[in-house]
Amino acid sequence: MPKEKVPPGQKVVTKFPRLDLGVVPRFDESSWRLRVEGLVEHPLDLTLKDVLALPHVAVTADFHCVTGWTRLDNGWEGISFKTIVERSRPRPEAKFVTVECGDGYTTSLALSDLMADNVLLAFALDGEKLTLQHGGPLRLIIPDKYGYKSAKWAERIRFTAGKEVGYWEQRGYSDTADPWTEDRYG
Ligand SMILES: Nc1nc2c(c(=O)[nH]1)N[C@H]1C(S)=C(S)[C@@H](COP(=O)(O)O)O[C@H]1N2
Ligand SMILES: [Mo]
Repeated sequence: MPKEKVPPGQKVVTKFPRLDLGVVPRFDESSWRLRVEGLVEHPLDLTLKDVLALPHVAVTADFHCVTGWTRLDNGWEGISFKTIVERSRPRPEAKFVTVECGDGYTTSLALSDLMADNVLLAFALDGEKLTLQHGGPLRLIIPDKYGYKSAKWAERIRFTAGKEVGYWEQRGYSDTADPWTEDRYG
């Protein structure tokens, strides 16, 4: 039997709804940077060109928003999170990662969860450059968690020893966010 694709309590949509705080940050390629910092041996300060020069991966994955919609088989292209780890070399004390976004949103993940093969910083979806509305130029995609962990407009990736509780997690959503167990609320 193939693995069930739609988690309990979710409905499949075909369009990709947009869900955020209502602010799309301005994008100016000349000032945009991806910064990788905190408990790392080698902090990174990357232009978009630098990011695009890293090895690319393609990941086809389903996206589950905690409000109940699921979009199946999204074709993401981007940089594997493992590549960021290889290049920045987190120290042994680094156990968590906070992602800070251009709209002020944050989320935090266990480093061990980010090391899965299907976790990436995506710059393209279904063969097209990722739109600003969906988090372009670069967003995190972590398919095994509810969508609020897939931070749009990622600008800072900070490795930490302790967990820094993210925007929706501070407001009652689960920090573990597993769609398969309907782990919606913290
Ligand atoms: N920066 C940022 N990332 C964010 C959000 C947000 O408000 N700001 N919303 C999250 C939520 S709740 C969901 S479901 C997805 C939605 O992504 P989409 O707008 O591309 O569908 O983005 C997540 N990432
Ligand atoms: Mo969401």
